[in-house]
Amino acid sequence: MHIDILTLFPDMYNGIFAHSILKRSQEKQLFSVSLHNIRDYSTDKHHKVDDYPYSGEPGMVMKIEPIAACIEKLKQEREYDEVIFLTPEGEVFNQGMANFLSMKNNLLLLCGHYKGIDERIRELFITKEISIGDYVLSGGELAAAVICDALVRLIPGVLNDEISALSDSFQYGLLSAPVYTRPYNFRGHTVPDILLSGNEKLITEWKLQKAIERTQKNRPDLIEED
Ligand code: 6GU
Repeated sequence: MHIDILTLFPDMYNGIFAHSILKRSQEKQLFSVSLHNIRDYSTDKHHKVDDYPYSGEPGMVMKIEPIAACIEKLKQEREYDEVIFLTPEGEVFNQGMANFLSMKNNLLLLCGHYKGIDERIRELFITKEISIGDYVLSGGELAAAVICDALVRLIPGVLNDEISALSDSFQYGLLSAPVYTRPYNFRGHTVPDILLSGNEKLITEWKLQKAIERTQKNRPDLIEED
């Protein structure tokens, strides 16, 4: 999978793609990412990327020309499965969308800033709008990073133990069961003995029970929806 990220702040990604799974996926050549600074595509003398809204309200709007120039150049090099705009007005991201998008080859992620982007960018180029939750961020950059992380770990071969993506929270509509490691006793808090019993059937039942209890407590909406 290849992801192109269009942003006014490419330096925000310093570090994010250089660690852990996002780094390993690139080393294994299962994932690659390119950052594109929208400002580089402004033909304006002052590299202007925003302007006042026609409607006169406060706040600036990202201009159409630099974004169009960047997207059009990239489209000559690749065929995109989706051209995604990150916005709090988008469809809320979840594990189902992550599964769907993780099977794509080429994605373009456009990060907005200021009051928004000129609406004609949406009409001309955007195939999907995604939000990462019901709160407002200053820009789409962190949302794009969240989406990259969620997608890349689902690409076959990225995780060493592929079973572990299957037992993630949400993968079966339930949160994960608790896990423990040594020591057996920490300040009197011991590991549930069933996990030491060696009885796989009882352990599986216990994990399901704990997953249901945790989901009922923290996310009852996940159970009621089904
Ligand atoms: Cl994708 N962008 C911004 N600016 N704020 C958000 C968001 C995206 N998702 C949730 N809040």
